[in-house]
Amino acid sequence: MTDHSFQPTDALVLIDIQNDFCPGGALAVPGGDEIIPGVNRLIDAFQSVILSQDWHPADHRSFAAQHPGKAPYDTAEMPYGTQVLWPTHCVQGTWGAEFHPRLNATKAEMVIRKGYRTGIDSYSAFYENDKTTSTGLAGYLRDRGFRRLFFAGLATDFCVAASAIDAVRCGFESVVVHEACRGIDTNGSMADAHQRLTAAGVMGIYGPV
Ligand code: VGL
Ligand code: ZN
Repeated sequence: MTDHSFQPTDALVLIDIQNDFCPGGALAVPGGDEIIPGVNRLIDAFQSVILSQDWHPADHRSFAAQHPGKAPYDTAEMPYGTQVLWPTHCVQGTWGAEFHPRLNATKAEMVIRKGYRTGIDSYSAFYENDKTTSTGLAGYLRDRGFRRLFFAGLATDFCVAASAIDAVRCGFESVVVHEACRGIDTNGSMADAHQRLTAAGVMGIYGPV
């Protein structure tokens, strides 16, 4: 980055900063709400802000409760591959699915919802977990002329990583602002995500925001 900082072709993409991913929520990410002051400073610094919102039907197949005998953080084989099973979270229309009340969401130009198909999860804001069903976000961002995307939010090792990696695949420059993210870290997922981010060519910013 030059000292001219952000350009009109830059966008801030904030992943899943929702009540259920913060302390008190159904799938609370440790320290999830700690990112909010820094995220709000990022929002002030960018011209364009895009939000993603995890948005599941109540009987979503990624929920452990839909798999008798299974518990959260177990895995299940789905038609598209191995899926981690989660506590029931971010159910459409519930408090848990709302953005955190201290997130400065007013300025957001676009809210992309994901995970709304019962049979398939969507970590990435670009592609569902089959890696082929598009959410439409890449087309939207290209149409808007954005070239460089900065990612922050929850959780680093699932939806942030998947989105930042898919951004590269879609032809964007992709940067993760790590201080403005927190991870779940189940079964080594944090170390795995860092490896995948590096291998994909995603840049990381590690300083305070
Ligand atoms: C997420 C697990 C399930 C995330 C969403 O936002 O990282 N993780 N659904
Ligand atoms: Zn989810």
